[in-house]
Order: sequence, then structure tokens, then C-alpha cells
Amino acid sequence: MRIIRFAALAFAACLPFCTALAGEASLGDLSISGAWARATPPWPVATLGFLTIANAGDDDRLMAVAAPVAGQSVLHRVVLENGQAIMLPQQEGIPLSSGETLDMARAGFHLMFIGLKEPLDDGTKMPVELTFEKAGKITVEFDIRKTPPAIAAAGAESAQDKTK
Ligand SMILES: [Cu+2]
Repeated sequence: MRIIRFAALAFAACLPFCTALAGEASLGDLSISGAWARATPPWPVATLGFLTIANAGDDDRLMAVAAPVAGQSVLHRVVLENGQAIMLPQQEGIPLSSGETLDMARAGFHLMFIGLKEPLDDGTKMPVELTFEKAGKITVEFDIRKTPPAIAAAGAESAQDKTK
């Protein structure tokens, strides 16, 4: 709990900068924001990435991701099985419903970058190609960060709720 509160404070402190840094792009009716991946130690194996996709058009689907720095990039969903969190590959892609916004972190999805060829340093960026079923392909610059903004944002939002 204490860690989450601290993260919320850290997020609030850097809010004006974080917004500008977050990986953003748009493709047709899709608006992508908050694209980031976790910074790695000097000898990395794999890392996770997250993003938010708002779909103002018809139903679509995130089918695949590819990052030059990774040997393999996959879509995962975390589910609980017998009390244990396991990651399931999403071979059918991740659905993006018409008129809805998918916050991958909150919905239990993530991108997984496996077989990293080099470390990802905090504060840098890496290009990731996203392939959608209907909208096609786009390359988005993901922010490499040590701190997970998803947890921080959840804290910031509950703080906002209190002001309503
Ligand atoms: Cu995974």
C-alpha cells in the first residue's frame, strides 16, 4: 500500500512532463496513448509493455506487435488459475470494441518482449510496430520507464474521485 501511495505522489509530481513524454499516435479511428515499456537490468531477458487504445470507429483488433530490439514480441493476458497468475498468449489478438477505450494494464493485458538484444534504459524510447486487423500498421515510440505509470495513474485517479 505504501509503495502505491508513493508511486501516486511521484506521478503527481511529474504529471506535466509525463503527459508530454507518453507515447502517442493515431491511426484512422484509433488513438494510442501512454505507450511505455519497463526498463531492464544490464543483461535483460524480457520485458513488458503497455498502452491505451481508444477506438472511435468500428470494432477492430490488435493482432500483433513487433519490436526490433526483441527476438519475439507477443500479446499476453494475465489470468488467475488455481490462485496463481499465469500469462496466456492471445493468438486471436486483443479486441478493441467500437467506441471504447482499452487500457491494457487495467484490462489485464500486456505486450511481452522476449529475447532482448540490448538493455532498455530508463528515459529512452523504442519503436514498436502495432498491427491492427482493420486499421493496418503503425509504429509507436514507447517510453522506457522504471516506474509503472499504470499503478501511479490508478492512485492519481482515486485522488481525483475524492474531489468530485
Ligand atoms: Cu507476458
